[in-house]
Amino acid sequence: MSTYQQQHVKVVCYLSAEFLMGRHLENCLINLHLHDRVQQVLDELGLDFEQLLEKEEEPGLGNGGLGRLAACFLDSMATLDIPAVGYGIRYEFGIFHQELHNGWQIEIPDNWLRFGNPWELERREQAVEIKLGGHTEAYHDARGRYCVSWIPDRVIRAIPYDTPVPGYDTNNVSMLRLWKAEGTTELNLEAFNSGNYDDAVADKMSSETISKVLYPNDNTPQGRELRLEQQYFFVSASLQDIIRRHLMNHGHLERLHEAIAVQLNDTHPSVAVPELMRLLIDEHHLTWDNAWTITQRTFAYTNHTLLPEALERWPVGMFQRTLPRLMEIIYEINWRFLANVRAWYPGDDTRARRLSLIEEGAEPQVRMAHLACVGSHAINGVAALHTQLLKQETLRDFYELWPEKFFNMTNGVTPRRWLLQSNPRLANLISDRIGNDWIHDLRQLRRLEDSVNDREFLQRWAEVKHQNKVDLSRYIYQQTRIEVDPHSLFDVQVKRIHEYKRQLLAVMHIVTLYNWLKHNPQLNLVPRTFIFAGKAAPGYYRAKQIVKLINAVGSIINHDPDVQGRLKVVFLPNFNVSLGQRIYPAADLSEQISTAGKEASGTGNMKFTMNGALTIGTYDGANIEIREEVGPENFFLFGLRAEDIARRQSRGYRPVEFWSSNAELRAVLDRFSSGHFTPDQPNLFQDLVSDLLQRDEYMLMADYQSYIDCQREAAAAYRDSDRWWRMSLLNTARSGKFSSDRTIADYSEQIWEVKPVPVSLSTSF
Ligand code: 26W
Repeated sequence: MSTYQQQHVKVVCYLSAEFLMGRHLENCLINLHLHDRVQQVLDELGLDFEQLLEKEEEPGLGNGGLGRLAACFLDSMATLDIPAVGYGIRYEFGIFHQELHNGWQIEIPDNWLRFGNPWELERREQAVEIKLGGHTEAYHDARGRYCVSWIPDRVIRAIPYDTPVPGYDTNNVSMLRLWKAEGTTELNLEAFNSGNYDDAVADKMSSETISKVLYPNDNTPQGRELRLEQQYFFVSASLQDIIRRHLMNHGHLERLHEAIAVQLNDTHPSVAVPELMRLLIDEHHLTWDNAWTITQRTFAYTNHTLLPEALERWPVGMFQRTLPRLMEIIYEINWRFLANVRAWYPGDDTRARRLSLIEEGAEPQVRMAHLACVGSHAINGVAALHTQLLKQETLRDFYELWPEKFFNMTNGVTPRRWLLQSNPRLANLISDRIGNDWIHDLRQLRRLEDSVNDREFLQRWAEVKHQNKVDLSRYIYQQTRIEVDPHSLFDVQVKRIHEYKRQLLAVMHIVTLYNWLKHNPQLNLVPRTFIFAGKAAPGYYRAKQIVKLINAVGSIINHDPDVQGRLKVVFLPNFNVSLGQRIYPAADLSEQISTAGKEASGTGNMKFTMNGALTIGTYDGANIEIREEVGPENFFLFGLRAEDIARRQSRGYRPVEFWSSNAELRAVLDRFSSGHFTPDQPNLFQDLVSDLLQRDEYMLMADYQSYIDCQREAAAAYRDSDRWWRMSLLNTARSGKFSSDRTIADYSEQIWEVKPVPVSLSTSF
């Protein structure tokens, strides 16, 4: 920090409601080059390093892709010497722990702070206050200026907790600053004095609920007031913190945007736009025009989803009640914005209505994505197709207004955690061959291509994968008592459970193979172990039903004598960062089978590729770019494309036609609806089947045959093991683009306009 303050450098502030950091200890040791020494010392003491690492509670302060991306970005910014602070919420309860009872998901609260958290530093002296509720009053100040003051009915204290995130091979760290909510005693005094103790305590308690728990939804918003309060709470605290630091250094706010870049990780922090306006105007007395210029130049917005139901909207009534001053500012922003729209498109009222920050209707809503677009100088998608679809569909009107604001920033993942740390065998083999520059310049992996015809090297490559599969098999047995064969093809789908991700399509393939074996037990099939893991949002019944289905199918197939152990289905409970670190290195085949046009990017897909798994996937998200990099001959592509899907849906899609014309597909659905997998509850999956036949929103029926055919090709490739290991090597060798270092370099250059600032130890102490 002192280096940054002395040099007046530009700092990136990454605002995110989620940071899915994973365990810290091993990652810190690796990034600080202390790993081997610590391991040696522990060995000498007769202590088990592995066991020690397992003791650490995983901070699961995120749901999935968006939260993990934020964590990879902190690692890359630290490693690239980009000055950065991640701002978020110190949830007392992170993402729930998942258990399986009789195949059903059960949620257990994640009390991760139970034994304390040694990685954080509380900074009480830097607490800030947050207003909520109440009303506003307008007045003219002594100089005759129009002013507004917000008289809240609650004031909450935000306490910062800092966790340093070390970079690899650098003295730099990123700072993760998470806010905890506390009641302010000041307001409670009145209640105490009038003897109203219960009310006073209730106030304090309700203040503290703001940072109590992470909402466990992924891609479906819960329009709860508490969620809006959480968003405002961490955004206001972060902006106040940013302004305080800036004033300390510069004394005024006129050129704030030259000193900081604020990235909005989806719309969850987009109340930052009116909040910065409020702080600049009401608290620091800038003019509207000045404040607006600074605001727009400060913010940039990343969109992470195309699902229409995932776009956040808040009822105007709720917004007004919770954040009355911000609602006024939003109306003012909207009024000025729409005046411009009408000037640019005279007479085009429907366009103005489409662009408005407020959606009209019985219950008017604030459109948070529109607020983020209007208040930012840059808007980006997270993979090439996603950005293209944003421009053509979701944000089309904004693209027509401001094409220069749009960027593509294809996601990436950190090779430190996802290769070096999680797959030490492969990392060592790679470094033996090409040295270790790849750790901070992942494109160096290309040099492995020289070894693609080296039989001895390929054999070592295959042996590493096999050992990783042996390790995972042992873990699977410990967790589930299922015995799997490490020689079988490990076919893996791990991610949140969601209809658009189509875990159900993978199950349909499994049941197809099962039916083949039942029909012909002598069939010569490539033995496969299907591994699933992922959490379902607690209120998402269909997703929970799919978890149950996977387990039910496993419970029958794993014990059927006709199968003779050639197919195994495993559902590993409680998918999180640590479990991911065990799974990716052991995967042969990566399932990336979302309906085309629905998965914004995917980042798990990149982790698999880096670790030498081949992908079976649709033409969706970053799959497209992975295929482009590794070469179409090293990627199993299937299914309809986004254009085909849109076309078919507009012409009226009739999934039942696929049922009529495809006997194998019929046989699969019969297995579900007949109760074959749940004899004691034979009707359990009937609604699921009728949905497939009548609606099939995600087009599983249309993609079924193409998927089955493609899986057949994947099996044939696996049988030809020389070919398979060459393909595997080429996947790793060509995965360099998917380092988050590349992503961060792109953001730094094109959006943030920040440069690396090397930190020397002598100046920081
Ligand atoms: C408000 C409810 C809600 C919660 C989370 C809506 C949307 C979200 C996230 C935006 C969902 C998410 O994590 N999206 C994922 O972001 C990843 C990182 O960019 C992408 O790789 C995934 O494709 C995308 O689903």
